[in-house]
Amino acid sequence: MKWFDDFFEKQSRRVAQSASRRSAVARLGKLMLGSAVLLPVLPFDRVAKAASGKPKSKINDETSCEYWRHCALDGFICSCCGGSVSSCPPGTEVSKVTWVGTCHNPNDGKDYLISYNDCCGVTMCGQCFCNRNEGERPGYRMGVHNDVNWCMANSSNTYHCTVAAIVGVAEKRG
Ligand code: ABN
Repeated sequence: MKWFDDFFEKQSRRVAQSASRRSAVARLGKLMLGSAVLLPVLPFDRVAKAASGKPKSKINDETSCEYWRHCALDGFICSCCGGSVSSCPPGTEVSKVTWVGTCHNPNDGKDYLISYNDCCGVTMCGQCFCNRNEGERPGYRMGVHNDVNWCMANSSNTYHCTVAAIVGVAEKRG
């Protein structure tokens, strides 16, 4: 094994001659300083980390704007205001007129007719504002426009929130 010892001795001497201890320390210092300055500003993908826990679908959450029945709701969600998806909060009155949209239910693959009645008689709820407009048309076609106060025909026109009641299943075109 003498050749082995000789080889490593020679290599070590060569390195020791070409690189002083001071320069080695200086290089090490630069490396440490560089890491301290650069690493915190490198563009880590924090979004990917945050999303690693699978995002929960809100498609069946009645208080969410993403709820499937809310596909054309423009207003405050009644489920956040003391009511439910199909009943007005206590103290309010359901609107006499409404507009009906069509939403796809991903749970059973069917399309449903949804009546977006406003609940009237109490000041605006202010919770869970939602503005989705699937199938909605501009205001000059009022019957298919959702940015309307449907409390207009009630004894009190004061708008509180909007429900989304199922009123039928859309038939498939043959
Ligand atoms: N249908 C909800 C609503 C109420 C008042 C004004 C605009 C929209």
